[in-house]
Amino acid sequence: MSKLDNKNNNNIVDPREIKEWIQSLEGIIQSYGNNGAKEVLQSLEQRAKELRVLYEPLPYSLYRNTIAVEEQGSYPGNLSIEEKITAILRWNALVMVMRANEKYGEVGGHIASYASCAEIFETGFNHFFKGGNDSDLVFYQPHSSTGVYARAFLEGRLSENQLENYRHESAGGGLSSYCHPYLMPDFWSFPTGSMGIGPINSIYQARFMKYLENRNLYKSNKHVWGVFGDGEMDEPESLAALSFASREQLDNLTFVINCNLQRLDGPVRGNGQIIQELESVFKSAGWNVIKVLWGSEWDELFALDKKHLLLKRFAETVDGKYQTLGARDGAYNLKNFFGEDPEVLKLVSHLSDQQVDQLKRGGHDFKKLYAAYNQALQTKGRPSVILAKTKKGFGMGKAGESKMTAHQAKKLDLESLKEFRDRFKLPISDKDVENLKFYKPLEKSEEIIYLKTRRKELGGFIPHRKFENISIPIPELKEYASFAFEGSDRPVSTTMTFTRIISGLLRNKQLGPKIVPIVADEARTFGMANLFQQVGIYSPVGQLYEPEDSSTILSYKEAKNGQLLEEGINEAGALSSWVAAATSYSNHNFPMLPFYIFYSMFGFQRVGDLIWAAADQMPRGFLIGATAGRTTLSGEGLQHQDGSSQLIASTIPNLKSYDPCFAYEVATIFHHGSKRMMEQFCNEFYYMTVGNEKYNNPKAPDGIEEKIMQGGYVLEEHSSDINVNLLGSGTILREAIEAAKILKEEYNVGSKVCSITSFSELSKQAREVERTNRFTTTSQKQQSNIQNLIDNNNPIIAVSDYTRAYSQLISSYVKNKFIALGTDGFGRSDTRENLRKFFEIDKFHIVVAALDALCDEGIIEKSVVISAIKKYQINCNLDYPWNR
Ligand SMILES: Cc1ncc(C[n+]2csc(CCOP(=O)(O)OP(=O)(O)O)c2C)c(N)n1
Repeated sequence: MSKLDNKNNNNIVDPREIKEWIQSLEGIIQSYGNNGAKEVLQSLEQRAKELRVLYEPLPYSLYRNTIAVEEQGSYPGNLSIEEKITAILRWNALVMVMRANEKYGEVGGHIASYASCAEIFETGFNHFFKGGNDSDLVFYQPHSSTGVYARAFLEGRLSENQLENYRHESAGGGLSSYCHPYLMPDFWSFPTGSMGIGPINSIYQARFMKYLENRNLYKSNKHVWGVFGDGEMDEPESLAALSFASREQLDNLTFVINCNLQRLDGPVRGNGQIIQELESVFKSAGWNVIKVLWGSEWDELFALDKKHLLLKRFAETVDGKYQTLGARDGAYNLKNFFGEDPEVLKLVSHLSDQQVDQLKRGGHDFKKLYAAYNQALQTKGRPSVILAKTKKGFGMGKAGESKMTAHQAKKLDLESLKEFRDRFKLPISDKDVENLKFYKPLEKSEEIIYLKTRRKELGGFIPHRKFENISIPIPELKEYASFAFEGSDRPVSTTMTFTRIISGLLRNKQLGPKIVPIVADEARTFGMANLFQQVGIYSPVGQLYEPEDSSTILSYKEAKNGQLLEEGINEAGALSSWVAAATSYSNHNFPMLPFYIFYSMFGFQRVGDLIWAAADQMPRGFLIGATAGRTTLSGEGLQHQDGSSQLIASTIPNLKSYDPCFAYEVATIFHHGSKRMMEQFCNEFYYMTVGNEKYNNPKAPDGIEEKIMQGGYVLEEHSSDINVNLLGSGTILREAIEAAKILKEEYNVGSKVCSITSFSELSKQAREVERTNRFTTTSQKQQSNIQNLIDNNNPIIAVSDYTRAYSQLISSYVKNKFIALGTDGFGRSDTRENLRKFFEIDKFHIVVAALDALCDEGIIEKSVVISAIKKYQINCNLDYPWNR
């Protein structure tokens, strides 16, 4: 047994021995500097771990600035001017909220958030955030948008009138509450208003830039910055992709987290320390963490604190207490923080109450922030996060500084406004304070000159959403998809048609490289495994192993220039990837055509808010909901069977959604959608559901493309004396076709069978026609597409693989009796046939519904309906499908 194995020695180490160790360390620092000492300690640590003496140390560091004052470097800016500018921005941001609420009533707005992150923003604006053609991509904390508007006002980019109309948009020309590209398309690029979306989107944005670079398509010096709240870090999406970011080596990404320790209701971690918690989370995920906790005023105290007693006090203080300390004055802090340890109190005995009050947090100190931003930019091979400790409502004094209710504060009383003015030394008269006047220094003032010069040196103003429309030519339809129009006796699914189209187009020299295929671990499910070899799976490090299936022709291939984005079981990430690619036209002036194919149930329902935020960015690309419909994905059961995505999709204004049945419909939607987005630059994106049910496809009717895009066309007509309209979408159209045959052959009821490629497109157009007719002064009325499609007096039976509400989207625009059949209720595992029977959307139920509709209209006898029910063995005693 070696001596080292002897673990029974309980003797306490002689303090002199410990002292010798410390002296040796100090000796090493003297001889070799900090880096030399670090090397020695790392070796010691390694050895201690091998001997199991030392377990993994805590993944967070002491409660102090990561960058020591000696390592901070000099500050390149003009502090006094920057402080003046920041004071003006603070004032105008505050006034903007107060004026809006006084003028228009309760339109809301926030004062305390920007007050806490003004220095964080200004450090970026004056020194780091690049503008111009190689503009950085900045995700702004949304409820601090007022500060960004206030800056644009000083820059001369927004007028006083626009500031007046903050949160007053419907008449046009106002400023939106948060960062909305849709509402301010020349200004904002990234909607961050729904917490958590900004963090995950920014990570995938940075990754997409690496992807473009590694594929040798587009290289830039852009950096992605994300300024987020510490409360926002509670969102699962905020933290979801952290390890992904370091795995992908995203050194083009920096998060700055505004740690004001508060969220809306109260402290983020009243009983803990959010900064330490975040440090451990980010560190464990492989990020470079830079803490900026204490302002320069503290440096002198730290130098005096030889025994690190202050650090001990910091470590013992929970955030709830930090908040109270932040809300109170110097005297209170002396008693309740420093005074709790007489030795610590001695450290500040030379300071007055007022000086103690002025000990700032690091996130309000330009020098500390600058050093942190700078270090983040220098860090290679991994992303960085700056944890900046700030005060919520900084400068709002009794009206809001660190107050529990700070987030909701929308106004300051006159006395507080004057205090605010005095505290930030603003040259504003009492009268102007009373009148809440915006303040803008003269164009030739040092503030405006400085601010503009800084932006000029950094390339130009930001935020500024600017791009040219660059066309990606889409080949002629017959060049790549004529097979889909010819019809075939070989059963194929709509998914197969889609993948065949894509595989072909990926070979197209011009369009091929522009396509970004995205999957979330379902390529094999959708028959796309061939893409692994054909275009390769993107990985920043290529493939460091020989794949198990290397001897097969379709073997798994990762490559640095791989084209397919394989995001793993990660719909939120895949959607974020998609939006980065779909907005490449606007963010990089470099259009790409992405499609993200996913289990349709795990799309709108799972990541609906990310899609909503995508819509705000006016993306151009395809979302493909595969294995779609509640009965088409037979065996998978309740959690997998989607009966609602088409309905949710219909609520997104700039999304066109389609539920095709036949191969030529799939090809048409893909082709015309691509042309509209890539050649005609329409601000719309597409959702198409495809299924894995195989069936024969008919030849396309001539000249049908326009009608397919409008949402529906007449597929078959069987006329008789008595007639109905049968409308079907997706695979359920085929049940309608069968029902039409039965109706004609067995009941001599004729029908018009319409293939409805999109109930939502038909309804949108119909509501436009309805409104036009309402507002028109003549008696001439327009007809909608749906009215033109159907026979006007005959009942309509509309059926889809989605809930009834989907086909009912059109019901109020037609006068006919309207029967909707759909898949309301929970899905379950069974065969397609049984499921369609269960949900009462199969051909027999369509027949019975049609007969009953005719009976209601007084055209046929009820006995006919009753005998049909018997004939098709429909069990009328069962409970409704949605109750079962
Ligand atoms: C998904 C989502 N949930 C809730 C809100 C409402 N909300 C807006 S700001 C906010 C608190 C934000 O706290 P924090 O991130 O700490 O930012 P701070 O204002 O304190 O800087 C909340 C709950 C939202 N915008 N998005």
